[in-house]
Amino acid sequence: MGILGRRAILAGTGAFAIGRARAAGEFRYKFASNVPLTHPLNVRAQQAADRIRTESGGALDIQVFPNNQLGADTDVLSQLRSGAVEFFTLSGLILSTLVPVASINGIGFAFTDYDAVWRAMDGELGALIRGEIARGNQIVAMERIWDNGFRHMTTSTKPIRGPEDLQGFKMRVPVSPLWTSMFKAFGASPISINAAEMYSALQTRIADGQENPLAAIWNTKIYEVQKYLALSGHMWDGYWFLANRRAWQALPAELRTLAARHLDQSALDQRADLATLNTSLATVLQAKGMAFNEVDKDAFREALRRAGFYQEWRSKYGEQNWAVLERAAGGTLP
Ligand code: X2X
Repeated sequence: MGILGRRAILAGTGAFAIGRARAAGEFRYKFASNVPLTHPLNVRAQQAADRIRTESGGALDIQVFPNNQLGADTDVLSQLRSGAVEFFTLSGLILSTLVPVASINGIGFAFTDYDAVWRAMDGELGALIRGEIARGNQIVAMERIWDNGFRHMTTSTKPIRGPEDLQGFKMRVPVSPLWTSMFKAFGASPISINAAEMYSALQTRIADGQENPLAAIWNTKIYEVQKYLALSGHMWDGYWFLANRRAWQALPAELRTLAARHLDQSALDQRADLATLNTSLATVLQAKGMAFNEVDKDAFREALRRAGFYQEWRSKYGEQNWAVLERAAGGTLP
């Protein structure tokens, strides 16, 4: 019996119709990420992969490669574009080396809380970025962005309370023009290093500090090589769930729909996981020996303003995109 006949008979038998009409393992796709298997990003990606495999009768089999196993972020981005890797979660700020507007949500102090973040990223701002990602870059982004978090600064040598403590300070930042620009504007000496080499860079004192959300600081064991944590919340950063366009379009429509549904559901579940971790991890990290302090956020924002940071990026993104950010953030930026 031909495929059409079999599929016609199976029509109406529900989810399993997809799988039975197709050979198990017809599509074996790789998913790469830069955090350990324990991070909710991978826990929820694995859960989506399991659901997709089961409900497709094994037709779409997504294998999870955590912890930079397939390479550092900037390498895996190339692999994603060429199709050597089919799925990849990447910070919009790093993706901005390819899609400039993708860093816009990382503008310093643009968002005050998660309500504003999700309203923006599930709304007009997220749609703007996804549209640009899809425009001629061999990649597409799923609808829901996954949480990385509000980023806080950690250091090994001294606490950071205001911009004066950052002058000339060797800060590891991810590979992205926005990060470099922002930490220069604070007065620091930023060093671009992929997440894959972050731990060893801090251990060997190539850098004396770094900045990451609590969940990443916990999962990558940064607390082992850093002492102080300044609750700066200086920007919000998220992971776009990206697919190689050719691989994505090679999936039959019903498999694509199934995959998108479970990946987007896992994004929402992962956001909820991090919301819980955000409240519990402060205690956990302090028990590991980290000393927490609050910062003067206004002083940091003022340092960015004085350095011309907002002006510079406003002109880089253009007035129209900047207006979308301002609307999304619910106010005017400096
Ligand atoms: O590289 C980092 O610092 C990380 C893990 O937060 C990102 O993916 C941007």
